[in-house]
Amino acid sequence: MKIRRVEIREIRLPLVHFFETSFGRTTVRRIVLVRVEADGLTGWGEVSCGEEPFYSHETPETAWHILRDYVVPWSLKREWASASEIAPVFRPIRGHNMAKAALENALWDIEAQMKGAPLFRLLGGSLQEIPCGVSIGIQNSIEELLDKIQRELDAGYQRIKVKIKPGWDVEVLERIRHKFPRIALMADANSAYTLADLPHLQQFDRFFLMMVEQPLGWEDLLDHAKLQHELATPICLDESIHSAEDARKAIEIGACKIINVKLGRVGGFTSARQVHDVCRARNVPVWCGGMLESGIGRAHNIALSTLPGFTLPGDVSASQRYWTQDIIDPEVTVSPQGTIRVPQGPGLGYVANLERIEKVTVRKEAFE
Ligand code: OSB
Ligand code: MG
Repeated sequence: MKIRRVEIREIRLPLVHFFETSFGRTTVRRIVLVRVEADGLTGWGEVSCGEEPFYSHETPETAWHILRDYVVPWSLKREWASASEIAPVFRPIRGHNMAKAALENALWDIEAQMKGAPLFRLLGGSLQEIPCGVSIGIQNSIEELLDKIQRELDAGYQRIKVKIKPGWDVEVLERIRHKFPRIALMADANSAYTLADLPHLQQFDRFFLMMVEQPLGWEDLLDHAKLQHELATPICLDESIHSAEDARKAIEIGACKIINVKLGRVGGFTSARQVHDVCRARNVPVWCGGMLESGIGRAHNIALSTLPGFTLPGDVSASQRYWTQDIIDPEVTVSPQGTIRVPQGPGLGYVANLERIEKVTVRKEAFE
């Protein structure tokens, strides 16, 4: 594949409902999209970073810089026999995995189209229908949260994840378990605690959570291992896993029993598959996380979720939970059984709606 042209653009998409985590509240998403043209085909990728450097160091501004000055010029330099060749070339750029992933994943989209195959097949996936969970942010009151949980369960979602932080945890989980004693429930702290909170975190054990996600530091492995030793609830790592090597080390020292794989955080499909393989070889279940993606990133997440190690429901849910109108056709929908049917068309299997994308674009730059 010879890349002829790359376009990067920023779009603004207001969320249907604000999304609040332990590090803050988001109401409007700023998303950098990458559009790659090669061999007469067009592929799309999405930078999944937050608006501010609170989940990770990446922001739309850092992604723009890394794409414009490194990732895009380097990708224009040579021919690629396969999308899997590009990740090693980006390796000298330290970090900035979400910026790299957007370009690499767009090339995977193109390669799949070139081969007339759905992307999930090219990746080696096999699931035809993926199990879905939802991630529900911190609400203004526990009553509102309980109502939201009821609505998502009624829609069919197979597991509920709630966001927690100090002051919005034990009482919230208590009330949820009182109303929904048997649902598949988990909690995500986004690094809001430290090991000094051990006695507090041990209280979570009485709620029979499927897992607690990233309770401690965003770059920590050691204290997670210490915590897991003292906790019956399985720990799932999100923020602290950036590569297959991170996954191997985390598993080896007992820092977690489950891993949340995010395409952006680990730097694209090549790395995500390696994380998957490391976990699968050690019988550690994985699931696909979300970053409030538009339809483009969501379509990539769906393809990733078809790999055999993705045995737990992911944070991959319907477009309408996020947007009044998504930027792909058709939108992502979820069945009453809480599954997404994997599209069988070539590439992403969804079509980017360019007209709609243009309407929400605030800046754009092209490179040949
Ligand atoms: O920690 O998984 C997270 C959203 C933004 C940043 C971090 C996280 C999340 C989510 C939302 O939990 C998942 C989604 O519905 O896309
Ligand atoms: Mg998380």
